[in-house]
Amino acid sequence: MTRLDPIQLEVGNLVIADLHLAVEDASSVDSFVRWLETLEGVSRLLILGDLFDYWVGMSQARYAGTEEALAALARCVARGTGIDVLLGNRDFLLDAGFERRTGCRVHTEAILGQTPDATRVLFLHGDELCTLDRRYQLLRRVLRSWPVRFVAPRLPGLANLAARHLRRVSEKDLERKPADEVRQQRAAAEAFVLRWGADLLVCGHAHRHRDEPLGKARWIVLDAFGGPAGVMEVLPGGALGVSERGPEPGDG
Ligand SMILES: [Mn+2]
Repeated sequence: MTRLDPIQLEVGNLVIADLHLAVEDASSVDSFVRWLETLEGVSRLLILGDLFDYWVGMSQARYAGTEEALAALARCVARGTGIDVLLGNRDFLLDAGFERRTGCRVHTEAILGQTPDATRVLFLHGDELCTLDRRYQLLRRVLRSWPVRFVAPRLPGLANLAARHLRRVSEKDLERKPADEVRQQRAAAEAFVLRWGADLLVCGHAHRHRDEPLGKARWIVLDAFGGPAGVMEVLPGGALGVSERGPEPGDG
């Protein structure tokens, strides 16, 4: 993990996570596509992982839902919104092909930002905080290794099968494992904040909003996109808070 210069965030910048767009189903992306069209004048959007319910490579662009989502992201970037995308546990294979098609910038581990009120913010997907689930953390390291990242786009059929299998295993695991094991661990969150020298940790993955102190820092977890705290915004004054710019209610 490298030390990064923080991205300077501006008032009006937005943060979302966990859209889980279903790639074979165009209707599942409609709400997100319409929401992107409303972002005129927003200089930056951060997407903290699991934009897609799964991602095996650009071979997926043949699905109508994927194509529509990619085109909408590209239009949004063309209108002047910089879009930074963090890998999630479902779409960890997003790569340079996705960047070329959309103009979005992919970040593999973390995004470090600084708000106008000088808060140093560490953005993570959040699955790395589930440290009691050792089997998952091992799998995560394997899946993110270079051989997997090299082979998957070249063998899309195999990657597709593997992705579907992993998705089933991950859904079963959530039902079967003790709740504590799949939960984000406060000690892990504190360790990340210390390691990155951050004042605020923002992540998704849990699909359940929280906003609480974390030692001397603060920890925010976003709702999944469409939930009441599913969009965060750099508010006037420069602090990060829940945005009112969510997608239309009942829209997805
Ligand atoms: Mn996730």
